[in-house]
Order: sequence, then C-alpha cells, then structure tokens
Amino acid sequence: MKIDYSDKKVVVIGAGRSGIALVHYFLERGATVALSDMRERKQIAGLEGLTELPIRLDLGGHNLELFAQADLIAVSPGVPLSCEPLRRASSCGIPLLGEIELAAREIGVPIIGVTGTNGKSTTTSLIGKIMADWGRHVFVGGNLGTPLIEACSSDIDGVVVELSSFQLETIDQFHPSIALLLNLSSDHLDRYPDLQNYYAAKLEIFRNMTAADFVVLNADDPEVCRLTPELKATKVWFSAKGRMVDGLVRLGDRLVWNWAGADIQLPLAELKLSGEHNIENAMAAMIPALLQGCPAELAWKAVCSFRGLQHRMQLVRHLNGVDWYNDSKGTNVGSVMKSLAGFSSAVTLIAGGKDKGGDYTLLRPQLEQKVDCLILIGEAAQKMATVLSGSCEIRIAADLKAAVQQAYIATKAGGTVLLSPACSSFDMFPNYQVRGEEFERLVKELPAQGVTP
Ligand code: UMA
Ligand code: ADP
Repeated sequence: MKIDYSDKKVVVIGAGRSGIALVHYFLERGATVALSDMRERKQIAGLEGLTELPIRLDLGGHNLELFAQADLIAVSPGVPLSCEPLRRASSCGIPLLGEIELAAREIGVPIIGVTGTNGKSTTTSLIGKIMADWGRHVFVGGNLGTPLIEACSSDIDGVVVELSSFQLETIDQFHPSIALLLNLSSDHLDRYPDLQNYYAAKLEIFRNMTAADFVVLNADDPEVCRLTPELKATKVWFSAKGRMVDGLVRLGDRLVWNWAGADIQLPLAELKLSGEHNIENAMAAMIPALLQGCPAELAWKAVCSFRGLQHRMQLVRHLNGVDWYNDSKGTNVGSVMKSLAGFSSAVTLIAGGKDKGGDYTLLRPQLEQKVDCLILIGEAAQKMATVLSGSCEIRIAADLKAAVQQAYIATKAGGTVLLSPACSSFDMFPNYQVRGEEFERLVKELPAQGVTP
C-alpha cells in the first residue's frame, strides 16, 4: 500500500537515476518535493522530464536552509552521508533515508538481495531470468540500473535486487528473505576510510534477517567465511572448489545440491557463460530457486540460456587475428584478476580511470605472465604506472581513443586486447556503460588489415 507523505516536505539529494525516481515516487504520494544536486543544470542529463513537475530544483550546490526545513531527506547512493551538508542536517535531527530503505518500507513481496564485491549484476540477472522462466512476475533492479523505488509502482510477486555497499549504508528496516554474499575484496576505498568500513557496509544486508530467512554464502571466499560466523538466518553455502558444504557443490563437471537429502545433479558443460567466476555466479543464482522449490531442470535451463551482460568480457570484434574484449565493468582489481584469468598470454590490457584506492600490485603476477603491453588512461594512470613498473611494457595514453590506437599497433595476430580498467569511469565518462560503448565504437572503426588508423 502507498505510504502517505502528503504532509511532508522532502528534499531529494542527487539528480541521477535514483533521485529522479525518488522525485516521481514522492510526488505520487503527495509530498512537497525539492531536488538538490551539487552540479549545475548544464552538467546534468535527464532533467527534461522534470520541468513540468511541481518541484523546487536546487542545483549547483546543496542549500543548508532548504535542508533545515525538510521533514525528510532522501539520499541517492552516490552521495556520501559523511559530506558536510548531510552531517549538518543529521545533527539537526532531520531523518536521512536512502532509496533502498524508502522502497523497502512499501514493498510487500519477498525480496532476494544480492551483494558482494563482484558478480552482483550477473547473479541478480541470472536469478531474474530463472524467476521469469518459472512464471514469476519479479522486479529485477537496484544497483544493476533500475532504482528499487520503481518496484513500489509495479504489480509484482517478488523482487530481486542488486545492492551496493553505498545502498546498504542507509538501510534500517530493509529485510530480504534470501540474501546472497558472493565475495569480498578491496573496492571503493575512495569512499571508505578502510576495508573494514567497506565490508561493514556490505554486512548490513543481514541486519534484519531472522531464523526464517536464508543467507547464501561463498564457502571458497576467506573473507566471507571470516565475517559471517554468527548469523540468525540459515546458511546455505556454495563451493566451486568442491568443499563438501551444505548447499551447492561443484564436483568435477557436475553441480551437486547437497541439501536436505535432495538428489539433484546439474551438468556444468551446458553453461554458456565463460570463466570460473561465472560458475560461481551461476551456482549462487541457482540456490534461491532451489530453496523456493523451482524445478532444478527448469532453473538450470534458464541459467544455461543466459549469454551474459553487456560490458562484461564481451567479445567486440575479431580483427586482423586479434580479439578485442570490452570488460568496462571490470572496475576493481579483483574483477580484472578474474578477467585476466581467462587468458594465457599475449594480452594488451587497457586500464585506468578514477582511482578507487585499490591495490594494483596484486595484478603484478598476471601482468608478468600474460600481458605484453599495459596501456593506462585517466587519473589513475601515473599511479598505476609507478606501482606496476617493471611488470610488463607500460604506456600512458591521453584518452581512450589514443589507447585503442596504441593497442591496435602494439598487438600482433593471435593476441588479445582487453579493456578492463580496475578503476571507475567517472573521471572521463558519465558511467561504465558509456566508457564501454565508446570503446566498442572506437574498435568497430578500426580498419581491417594493418593500416595505421
Ligand atoms: N551528487 C550530489 N552531491 C554529492 C554527490 C553526488 O548532488 O555529494 C549528485 C551528482 O552530481 C549526480 C547524482 O548525485 O548528479 C548522482 O547520484 P548517484 O551517484 O547516486 O547516481 P544514480 O544515477 O542515482 O545511480 C545510482 C548508482 N550509482 C552509484 O552508486 C554511484 C547506480 O550504480 C545505480 O544503478 C542507480 O543508482 C540505480 O540504483 C552504478 C554504480 O556505479 C552502476 N554503482 C557503484 C558500483 O557498482 O561500483 C556502487
Ligand atoms: P558487479 O555487479 O558486482 O560489478 P558484474 O556481474 O557486473 O559484477 O561483473 C563485473 C566484472 O566483475 C566482470 O566483468 C568480471 O570481471 C568480474 N566478476 C564477475 N563475477 C565475478 C565473481 N563471482 N568473482 C570475481 N569477479 C567477478
């Protein structure tokens, strides 16, 4: 049922996807709405749809007087709670609520929440695909792209939501009936003071879970095991390394559902997604379906018909004997390590972007073994070049176009060019999708045969 906000003055912070969805949500529920963004109007895309609406637009900075008059401040995930205007508002006693929490207060159907450092979008999409093929009408979104608040206006019987640490920071009552924690490694150290704070935000997903709920955990991830000893919900594990846990175990070329005496085995050969990490994602995605009684064959068929998401290890072009891959969503060191694991030699890696404080030295062994040339772009380029010096040939390019041109010249037939940045895109692009699209466009323009572009 819709919550009545008709006597409330709401300030929405951030005019991105979440903020715009929040504006519509609050207007539909009668609130007096203002939208505040630190950027100037000309820097913000997508405001056209708001011009006719009865809202106050407050752009080019955050107005503390406006905040002080609010009954509630609705915060987009990209806006840190530690920023000065929000800290001041909070100290005046004004409630700060995130988009996920606001949505959760109204969503009346069971929620499957997916978090972890890597593999969230793929796993969330896989669960969504299984549920849809099983005939369930589920909302699939969250950090994946469609803000969860949009689920409030949908006629659905379930939710599958990808949750970032940013989104989990502001939850209070949010309560998934099944929560997945895929893995934990370093990320977002440009927002968190240390790894512990980043992990703590991730673990918030379990905050309200009870003995009636399930948590799906990766038995092969030491940090996940270390940080989840005491949870109220029932633990269901997955192990792609064959650990005999209660849950889904990979044994050679089969997955075995080792749960409550079940006799279910699934042939791995049918999986279309490539890479060890996608076996983990497929395993994690199967568990909610199996727990909910979805026929195993139906669920596995849905997983096996999934071809993967854009900007994740996508083959863009085979040109002059060279494979060009777009892995623009490889935005942290851990994900680049997984992506490189799929190659044995002769890789030209294009990396760099906005530094998130990751430990790039972890890439050294793979750079030494399989990367012939590392081409760096963006704000992080110099730092990465310094810490990775000596591991392979390293060049710095002025922009993505120059990087693609250098890769075209440097990579011989039989080799691979991989865009997998280990950084976010926000220094040079609005988001990772635009970075990936630009890469694909540039690659498609390259001439066949060895003509210098
Ligand atoms: N802004 C302010 N004040 C600030 C900081 C930012 O006004 O102090 C403004 C910016 O100027 C900008 C707006 O906030 O106009 C952007 O808000 P946002 O960063 O929350 O972005 P949205 O467009 O609302 O997208 C967010 C998620 N973005 C982030 O968490 C950074 C999207 O995840 C998500 O798809 C979307 O909500 C819907 O749920 C993207 C992402 O990069 C994919 N996520 C990170 C990741 O995956 O690593 C966590
Ligand atoms: P997320 O939504 O968590 O960023 P995605 O499913 O979008 O994850 O995948 C992004 C990138 O992360 C992929 O291109 C791949 O390099 C890497 N990746 C995907 N799944 C995993 C996993 N289970 N473990 C480690 N890395 C992964």
